Amino acid sequence: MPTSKRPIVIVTRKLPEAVETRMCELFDARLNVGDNPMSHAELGQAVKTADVLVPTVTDRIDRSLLSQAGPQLKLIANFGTGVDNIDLDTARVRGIIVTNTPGVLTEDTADMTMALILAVPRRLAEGTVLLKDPRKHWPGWSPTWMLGHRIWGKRLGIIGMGRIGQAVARRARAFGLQIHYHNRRRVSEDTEQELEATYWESLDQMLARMDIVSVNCPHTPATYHLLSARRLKLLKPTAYIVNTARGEVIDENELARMVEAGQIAGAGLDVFENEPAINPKLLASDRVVALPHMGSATIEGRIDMGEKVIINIKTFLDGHNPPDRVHPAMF
Ligand code: 8YV
Repeated sequence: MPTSKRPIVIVTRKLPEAVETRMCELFDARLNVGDNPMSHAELGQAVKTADVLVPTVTDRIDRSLLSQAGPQLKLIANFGTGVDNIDLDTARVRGIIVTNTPGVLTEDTADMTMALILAVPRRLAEGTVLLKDPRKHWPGWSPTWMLGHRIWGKRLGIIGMGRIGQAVARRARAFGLQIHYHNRRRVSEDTEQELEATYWESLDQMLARMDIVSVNCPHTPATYHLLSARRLKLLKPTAYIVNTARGEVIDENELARMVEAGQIAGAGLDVFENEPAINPKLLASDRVVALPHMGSATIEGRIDMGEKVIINIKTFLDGHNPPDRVHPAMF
């Protein structure tokens, strides 16, 4: 097929080389070689020309942007599982199909969640800084120094028992944590038994009893500030909170205030409410381990995500329903 006849696929960020190479073989792929996030105006230009847009979490595909889309734009194949960056209702009304990349980043994100569940109570980041910072001095081992808290035997409350929540539960059980969860719907009896998980219909009641809380639900209008100022205050002052889902699920300012005031034991945060901006109180605290949205950041995971994007585009262009089609009702 001559290049000009191939569908124009605009990819907003740099993707792994193998993914970009395959995209160029299959489509008239317009890549972002410099990996500079596209401005709203650049995205506006993209939706006017693209047959398929491949955005990421850093692109806000909102109503005003979609209103600029040309009639040729029929598919938004998101490079990512979360689709809170896309106005799904407007896309539906405009007849634009949206797909995502579920499943392939489950295990990597669960690993990162587990890493934070360990890192915060055991003070891993503090220990590393202590050795590497030339202004600090390690006087040698002491029996009462750098003491953290054990996680074995403690209660982990998982908010959102989907794929990632369940993968976290499997890991956490192996570390001796007791699994509790809150979810829109109770999971099957088999899954509950396998994970030895206790269901809490009331999030408030669960929060008040947990030692560690892990946020693993998507960000939707219903979960925005699910951990509101009121709910955060229900946590025990000895509790830790971990978030590898979306910053918007937690009232970040209130969390930062509570960390500063010592009203919560610590937090492990991979995501933030206004990325890349982060409340400075969180960064200033020794009791916060902060990561720059790295939950799915493995080369294997990113290649798998790219393959999913390609399969979704290819299936759609071949006239079929793409496998990872997202419907507004799913969220
Ligand atoms: C991705 C994520 O890195 O897939 C998701 O929802 O949060 C991340 O793991 C990012 O969203 C890619 O767009």
